[in-house]
Amino acid sequence: MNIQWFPGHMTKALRMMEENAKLVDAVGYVLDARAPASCFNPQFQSIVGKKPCVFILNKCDLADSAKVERWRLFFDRSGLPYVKITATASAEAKKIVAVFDKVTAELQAKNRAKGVFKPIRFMIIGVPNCGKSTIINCLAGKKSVITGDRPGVTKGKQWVRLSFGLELLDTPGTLWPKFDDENVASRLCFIGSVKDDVTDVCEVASSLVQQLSVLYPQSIPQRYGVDCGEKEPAVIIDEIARKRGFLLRGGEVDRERCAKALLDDFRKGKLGGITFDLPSEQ
Ligand SMILES: Nc1nc2c(ncn2[C@@H]2O[C@H](COP(=O)(O)OP(=O)(O)O)[C@@H](O)[C@H]2O)c(=O)[nH]1
Ligand SMILES: [Mg+2]
Repeated sequence: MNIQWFPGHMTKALRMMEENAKLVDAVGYVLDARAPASCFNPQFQSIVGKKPCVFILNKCDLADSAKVERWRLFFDRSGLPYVKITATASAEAKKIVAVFDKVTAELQAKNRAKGVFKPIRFMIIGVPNCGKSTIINCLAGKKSVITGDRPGVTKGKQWVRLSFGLELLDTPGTLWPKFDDENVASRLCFIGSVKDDVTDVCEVASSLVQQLSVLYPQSIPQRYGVDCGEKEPAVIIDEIARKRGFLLRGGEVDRERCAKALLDDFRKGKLGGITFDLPSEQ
């Protein structure tokens, strides 16, 4: 997978996260439930240190519930705090707040014992498009007060106060995983974390078709009525294009249009609930 990304942007995002991490007590690490391992960068540990961390498995509505269940078992067995949600659905905030509250209970008790009321501060991190802003909005809801810049805190940062003694840092952090793993790179493209304009959309769609035909062999035949068999991804894409009437003026297939449609269908959940990563791969 050829991704034209910019190391400078990554370094900048990393520095910003390091700076923000100093201002918070705890972290919410958002992972897309369709590719949780691909979204994860173990480097985060050295940035957040021993601060409590909650893994937020988001976009469960688009994921494979049986595999999400495998992730639940993994988190439970590893003793890692986590919550699985669909940030765009209503009433998910309660679930997040409950686990945020739980992982910081000790800290809250310490503060109380000292007689100080200090909100517990969380930072929301994760790859682009995993739903960080949606989660912040969902948590903020109507009860929130956007406190704006605070004197003494780095300028430009916004704190969103939740009505539970919790505060969110409204500058979500981006930490890119390693792109050298082919699966990680392709899956980040599928889920729209890497923008389509820095990749070759036909290449991404081919990789999607290839991985789907192994992991979810029924997804393409069911949606498009095209039998995959042992065919090359490009052949499958061309067949889908013909079925859909994605043709160029001379009658040739419009592979790019078909590639875009395929990715769009996947991202909207039209190919069914799909999860590429299993916990054992990590
Ligand atoms: N289907 C679905 N879409 C979601 C969910 N959470 C976020 N989104 C969508 O994913 C896209 C990216 O979300 P955003 O919060 O901007 O991601 P960010 O880049 O991490 O801040 C938006 O179109 C959201 O509406 C979810 O749980 N399910
Ligand atoms: Mg955002």
